[in-house]
Amino acid sequence: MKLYYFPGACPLVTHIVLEWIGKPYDTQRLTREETKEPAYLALNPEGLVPTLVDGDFVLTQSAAILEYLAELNPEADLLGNDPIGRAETRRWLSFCNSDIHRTFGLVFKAPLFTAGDEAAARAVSAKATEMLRSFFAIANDQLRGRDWLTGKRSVADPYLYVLLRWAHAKGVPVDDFAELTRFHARMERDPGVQAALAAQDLA
Ligand SMILES: N[C@@H](CCC(=O)N[C@@H](CS)C(=O)NCC(=O)O)C(=O)O
Repeated sequence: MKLYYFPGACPLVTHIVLEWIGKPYDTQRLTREETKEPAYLALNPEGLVPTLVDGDFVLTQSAAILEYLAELNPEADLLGNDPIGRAETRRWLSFCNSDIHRTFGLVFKAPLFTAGDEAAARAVSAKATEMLRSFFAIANDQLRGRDWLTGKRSVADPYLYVLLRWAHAKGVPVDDFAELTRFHARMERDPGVQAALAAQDLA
């Protein structure tokens, strides 16, 4: 089992889940440039991370990878153990992977969408930041009275943690969200999170 990643990007979610599962795994660190080279494109035609290789099986897309790992390792109890539990995990995983992650793309890459118009790029980034705050407000509400998004630990939680790291890095204000602050601090104390951060030289 090998995870392809570059530090701090979304594969950090899978890296934390692999630590939580606690079985041996390998990682391959890449540069962004290496993700566009033919050898890697043969694994992941989008030239994005993560990619998970398990024997002959090559899997891309964070949500699919996270569910695959959770299903392979039911004893880790990271997906939910009945239809409603699994639906709740998928609901919050989609919220993180589709809604929040994609919107960060507009903050990270605003100039790509505005044909060199810097003022327009700032406007795109500002609108995306406003949208991100509304998403984070929903996650904050969800965590009121809960330690985990679904009420129990799942593959959605490290996703929210990584998105909060991005918010801090990109100046998306989240410090006024008390539940998110509490969640982030608790995740930072988690041994699996600490191990994944150390492995990616982010500790
Ligand atoms: N839908 C994909 C998105 C993957 C993705 O956006 N990966 C980013 C890092 S978080 C990436 O590889 N970016 C490199 C680039 O844009 O060149 C997934 O969920 O795995």
